[in-house]
Amino acid sequence: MNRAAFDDHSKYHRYAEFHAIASALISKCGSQCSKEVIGKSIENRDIIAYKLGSNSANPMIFMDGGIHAREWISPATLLYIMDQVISDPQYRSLLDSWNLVFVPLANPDGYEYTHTSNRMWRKNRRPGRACYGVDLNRNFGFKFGGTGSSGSQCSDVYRGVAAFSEPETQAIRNFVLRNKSAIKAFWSVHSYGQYWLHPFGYAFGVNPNNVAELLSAAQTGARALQSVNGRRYTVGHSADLLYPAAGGSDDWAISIGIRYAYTLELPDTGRYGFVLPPAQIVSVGRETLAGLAAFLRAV
Ligand code: ING
Ligand code: ZN
Repeated sequence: MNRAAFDDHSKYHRYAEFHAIASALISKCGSQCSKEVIGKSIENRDIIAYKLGSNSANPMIFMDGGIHAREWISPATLLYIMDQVISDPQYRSLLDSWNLVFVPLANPDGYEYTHTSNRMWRKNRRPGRACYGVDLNRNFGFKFGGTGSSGSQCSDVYRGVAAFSEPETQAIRNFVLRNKSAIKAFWSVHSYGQYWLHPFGYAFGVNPNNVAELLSAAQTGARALQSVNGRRYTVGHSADLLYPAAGGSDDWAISIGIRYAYTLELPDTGRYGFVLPPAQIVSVGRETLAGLAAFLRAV
């Protein structure tokens, strides 16, 4: 299948079309790229990891997108970045020194539900006695059950019955643990707010040992990002800047020894919020890719 890059990034695609485009990119990339089904969602959809770069001696960056169903700009931005890295020689050279792993639709059931039923859905689609859905970004296994998560099924930040109770978080955990020694950086890509956040998110004022290098790499990335379109990002500690939230993926990634773990909150700052017009996908994609490239050069 041959598709025009223009059409690929001018709209938000449904699950099937999204993966058709991503798979076509992997084919276009050739032997340097591959894809892997890393798990199945509650409703039995594939959770797919796309790997760009094939030199196993290189460090890996892992990026998840779409953990929260309504944050459509997150998967769209990752798809744009995959396209540019594969198609633009200037960015393709990143693969000489890195392996980039994308799980752009980490919550496929929730994503489809936002297209068919409720645009503002956040959680996965775990059926419950009273309500559906676990907040996957409260379901990871570090400080599970703490502040900013809820034990009530009907809450939008419902943590689930146990750490890693959900197949979607299990898929990420299993992939990351399997590749742990190679993974140098971990990004969880969300929206909105324009923040580049570092752990720990579970409490105010608690920092990893390497907070100085976390901050400096994020500032380097954010400066490059901002230079593209002039959109400002705020860099800092996620609980202190936003709110405390236990059970997030970046806290877990740091806790198992991944050196550079972040949550990115993509645009905008609230005008459109989660419902960012698709006409902005390319500009958000371009700036985020510039931020990624500068970040990778810095770490
Ligand atoms: N924001 C993140 C959330 O899961 C976050 C922000 C992550 C705060 C981790 C603290 C720790 O609530 C969005 N947009 O989902
Ligand atoms: Zn989110």
